[in-house]
Amino acid sequence: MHTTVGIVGGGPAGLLLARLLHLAGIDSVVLENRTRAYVEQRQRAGILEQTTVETLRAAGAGERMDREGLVHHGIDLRFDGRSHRIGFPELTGGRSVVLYAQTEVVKDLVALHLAEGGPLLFEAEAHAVDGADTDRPAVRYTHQGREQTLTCDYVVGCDGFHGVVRNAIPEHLRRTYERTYPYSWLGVLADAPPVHDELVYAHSGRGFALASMRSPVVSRCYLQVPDATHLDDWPDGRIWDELDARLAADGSRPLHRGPITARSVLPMRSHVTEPMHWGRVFLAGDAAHIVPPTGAKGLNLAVADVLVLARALTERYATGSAELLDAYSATCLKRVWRAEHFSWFMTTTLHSEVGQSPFDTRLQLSQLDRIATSPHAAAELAHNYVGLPVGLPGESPSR
Ligand code: RFL
Ligand code: PHB
Repeated sequence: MHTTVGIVGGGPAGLLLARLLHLAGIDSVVLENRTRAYVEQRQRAGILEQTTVETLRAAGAGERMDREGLVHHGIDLRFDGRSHRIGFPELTGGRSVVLYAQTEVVKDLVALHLAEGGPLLFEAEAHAVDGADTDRPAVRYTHQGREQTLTCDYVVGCDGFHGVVRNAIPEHLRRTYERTYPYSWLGVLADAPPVHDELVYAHSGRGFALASMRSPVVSRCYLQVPDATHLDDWPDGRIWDELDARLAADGSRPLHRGPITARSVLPMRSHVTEPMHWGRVFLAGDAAHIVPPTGAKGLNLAVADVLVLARALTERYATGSAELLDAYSATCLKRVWRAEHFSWFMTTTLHSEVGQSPFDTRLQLSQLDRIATSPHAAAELAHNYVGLPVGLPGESPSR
């Protein structure tokens, strides 16, 4: 089989790229190694930046998001027994975020693509990319038990952190930057109304907690836990008690409790692979960079990469110019490193390490107090949270 753009990975990055290319009249084939049901159920992100929302609308995938997504104009920061709201529009010139689960984004994109896009093959596992530095790169993959080859003009690795496309960049040219954190998140989904109408991020002596939601009747909550935590050690009652203890602040109320319908333990990691482009191979989304989820950036970074890449491929086929394609890695990495910094900052400011010194705790509380009391510090957080400029030609650089 031959296609113009071979896309490995049918997560948000791969599906959105295929959709944007389809709208630009560029053919693609998406290879996804899991089943459709699996990719549509995988619990992950919840917060969409405004640029992500606008991109999904422009892609024709905004209808259900606009109906069911919840617009959030701020977040609540809790620390030292106090609660402080950071309002976004007033600090960012009118910007906000939308809570709409990644599972739903993926369902919308899969349905659109199957209805009117090119081939999207589930249970198609890519093994390697050959000829990345030639003008006819090829993806070797297995589908329905048969080894096959997809030849392409370009190959894009949207295959997440454990993907294989990254290996097409020669090892001596690939640089990786990584940081792991000495704690994980226990994430739960519960049939219970959210405790608050906006997200609550809590610093406490017992560790970090986050109260998010999926709808007015479904809560999504997270607790900082030690690495290698066993789910068996966390029966429902213990989870709710711990969330209540960590989220407590003056005037706050206990969470609404309900059946917990899903739970998992997630490691925390920061990772960047550079460059994001070599020869005719490009990396987008988690295939190139991972952030700890505290800043809600991962999905939004994936969407921003894809926006830049779709624009560059469109220009390449419309005018023959590869100028934007050649600039892809540098354009994306500028924003990626800002998001890496913000995610690291949110993580290390809100979590407690085992054996953390009282000095380090005082530094965290001092920084949180600064955010709560200084419009400048609050604005810096708000601008990062609602999303920095993508880096498209003609976009205003000063947000
Ligand atoms: P994905 O979603 O991992 O998709 C990669 C796809 O590639 C497939 N694949 C292959 N297919 C074929 N052949 C191979 N060899 C393959 N290897 C892999 C995989 O099956 C998969 O379908 O990457 P993508 O598209 O780059 O999307 C990235 C986002 O999923 C991720 O960054 C976010 O979920 C991160 N994240 C959050 N991001 C936000 O922007 N806001 C949030 O609120 C937010 N919350 C979160 C999060 C991630 C979390 N976890 C689970 C780490 C909350 C959590 C708990
Ligand atoms: C979520 O709703 O899953 C969520 C929201 C904000 C985060 C992380 C996860 O920072």
